[in-house]
Amino acid sequence: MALFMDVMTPAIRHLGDLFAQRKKFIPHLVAAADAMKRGVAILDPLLAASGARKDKGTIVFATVKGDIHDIGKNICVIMLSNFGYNVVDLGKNVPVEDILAAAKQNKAHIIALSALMTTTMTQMKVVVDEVKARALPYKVMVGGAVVTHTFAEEIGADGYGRDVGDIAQVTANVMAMAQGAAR
Ligand code: B12
Repeated sequence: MALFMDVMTPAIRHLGDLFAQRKKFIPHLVAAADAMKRGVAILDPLLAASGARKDKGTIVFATVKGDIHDIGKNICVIMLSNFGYNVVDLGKNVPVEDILAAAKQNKAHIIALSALMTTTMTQMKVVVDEVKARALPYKVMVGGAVVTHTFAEEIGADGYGRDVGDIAQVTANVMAMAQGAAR
């Protein structure tokens, strides 16, 4: 995991900065994303072998509508599965209605959302608002490069995680809230 956090993640973020400065271009991002995917595929069995996978509750996890960035989501899914949660990975570019339908079908405790763009993080508020308006029994936690603690609070999310380094603690807190609430 140190390799992922200390080498791979800073490297791809640096590339993102170069992309923003127009020093690197889409093909570079695509190649880097491919390298990240291969790295994550190597890490998955190692993480699976390192701990018992037991059922601590169900999480449906999605990258929000309009957003196809899924590297961070994928690593979070692997980590949470390894920590013993039943994680249903809905993929990327997932509309609100599909997220809510999957949460219902899987009797989820938590809806976890990832967004990497300022234009798509607004979808998180749409999900939170729908959960509240329909009085649904799910807690919502959010994360992704553009998402901040302040934004998470503003939209009324139940939890925010900066990266895989704090996801275990954040999820444990939100799951305790979800399992403590009347269902
Ligand atoms: C790789 C990449 C791509 C790849 C994505 C491949 C893939 N399968 O994911 C490709 C090439 C497809 C791509 C496309 C685009 N990209 Co892009 N991309 C990136 C890049 C370089 C890295 C993202 C990444 O994988 N980071 C590494 C992972 C591990 O980090 P992470 O996602 O943040 O996840 C961690 C945490 O945030 C957290 N986390 C994540 N989700 C969640 C959820 C929860 C619940 C919790 C608790 C925690 C959590 O844990 C994760 C692990 O530690 C970023 C730059 C950056 N600084 O992020 C730009 C970036 C996100 N892209 C950007 C843009 C603009 C685009 C495009 C619009 C470009 C274009 N003109 O077409 C398209 C968008 C397409 C779309 N509709 O989504 C911008 C967004 C700007 C903005 N502020 O809105 C960025 C910031 C680049 C830049 N500096 O301009 N991109």
